[in-house]
Amino acid sequence: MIVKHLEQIIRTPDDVDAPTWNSRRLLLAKDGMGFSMHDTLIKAGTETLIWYQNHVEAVYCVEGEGEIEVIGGRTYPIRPGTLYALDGHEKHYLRASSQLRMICVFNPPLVGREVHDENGTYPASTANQA
Ligand code: 9YT
Repeated sequence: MIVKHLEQIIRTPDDVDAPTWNSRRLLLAKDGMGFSMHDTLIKAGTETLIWYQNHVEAVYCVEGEGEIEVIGGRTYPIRPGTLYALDGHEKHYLRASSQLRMICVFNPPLVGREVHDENGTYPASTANQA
């Protein structure tokens, strides 16, 4: 059984800061669960291009307001209680009008310190490592 607290992640290598977000990676591939789970802050006033070509991701908003625009598709508001699941690897913009706190689950699990490349993608090369 695994028991952790967010306080044990903050300011460790599993606390990954990017220009528009801060991902506190609670569970990673090394934990052997088959998914990763993150407590992620999306910084207020930001727009992030994201395209998870090598993963599926589910995102549950617990704080803040914003929107997700599927490129070539619809735009959906995000507020506490909103869930979205990228089951079709949708390329999208994520916008935060106030700081968003999102619980994010990835399959395959992230390995560690992944950040988006210029396409908003995390690499496949790390996707299947345990
Ligand atoms: C919601 C989202 O995809 N935010 C970008 C960061 C990512 N979820 C992560 O690595 O925590």
